[in-house]
Amino acid sequence: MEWMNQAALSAQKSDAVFFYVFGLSVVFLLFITALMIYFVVRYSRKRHPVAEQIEGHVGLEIVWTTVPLLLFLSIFYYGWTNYEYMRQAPRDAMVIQVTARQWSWSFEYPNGKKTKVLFAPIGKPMKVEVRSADVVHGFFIPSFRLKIDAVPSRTNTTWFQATKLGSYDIQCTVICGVDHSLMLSKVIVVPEDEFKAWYFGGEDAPEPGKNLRAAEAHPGLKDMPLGLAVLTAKGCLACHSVDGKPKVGPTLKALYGREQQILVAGAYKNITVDDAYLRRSITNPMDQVVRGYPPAMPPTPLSGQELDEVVRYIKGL
Ligand code: HEC
Ligand SMILES: [Cu+2]
Repeated sequence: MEWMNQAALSAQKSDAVFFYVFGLSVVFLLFITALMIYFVVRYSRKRHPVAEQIEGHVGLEIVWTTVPLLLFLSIFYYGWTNYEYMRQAPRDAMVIQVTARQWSWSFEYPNGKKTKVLFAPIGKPMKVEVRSADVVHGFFIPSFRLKIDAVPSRTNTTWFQATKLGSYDIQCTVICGVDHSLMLSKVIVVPEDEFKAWYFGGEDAPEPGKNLRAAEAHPGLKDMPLGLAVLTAKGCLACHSVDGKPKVGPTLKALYGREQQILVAGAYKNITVDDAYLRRSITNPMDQVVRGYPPAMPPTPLSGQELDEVVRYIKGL
């Protein structure tokens, strides 16, 4: 379910326990309420004017003792096995040192790289060793349902395996001083090769998840298709619509495959819009200007991946 945003195995596990307990509670709420209403009606003074002496009923007592007992034990068992699961990181997990301090998070990888946001490859187990440099903090990734305290002079560990690409909030759950509410970071889940390129790359290796983070600068972009997020973050939508309305530049709707007249090197030429044309008109806007429009498009640097996403998105419009 989208609204639940389960982005890691731990989220699925934790939600399963939650809905098990919640489901049981709902069933018993309905059962007990219905029984109560039935008794109120059935044994009202009108229908049952004289109170009756009743003796115990051994069978009933056994049932209402053992059934709840078994149910409670099942809750305990289910919760316990999930807790064990969260405590035991797989042996091949990469170990990240997480340090909490007033008021920020920092992350250190096994090779010594340090970051302010946590990078994680999708589908790989990552163990976190959480420490605090000052007071008690709480390391919390809501979309992973992952939460563990950061306590001075001790190390608490847990682990996760992300199942969805994207950028997710990290929060502090313990009131730790005036800027507690600003003690925020992100975990950025990227494809494994993107993570490796950064991890094994030199000092200046580009950080993974660039376009995701460009999208972060504009709230609400996270749920958009990547291509649209890039168009928004790079300001393309100031001049182009995606719904057919003309702006300074032609609309991008139904552009792919359209016949078009363009001005190339001083002469008009008829072309059909294809991948190569789209790429060239984005990377070198002045090379080919659409008839009837001013040569007003500024060159905007896009990464190869961003360009791919934009082209794919425009094709789908
Ligand atoms: C300042 C306004 C402006 C911005 C910002 C801008 N464009 Fe344009 N764009 C234009 C204009 C005007 C044209 C038509 C003239 C031309 O082809 O150069 C155009 C043409 C295009 C075309 C070719 C359209 C066709 O009908 O063949 C594409 C594709 C395109 N832009 C994509 C982008 C993308 C992607 C971005 C963001 C990275 C962007 N534009 C940013 C103004 C803009
Ligand atoms: Cu804190």
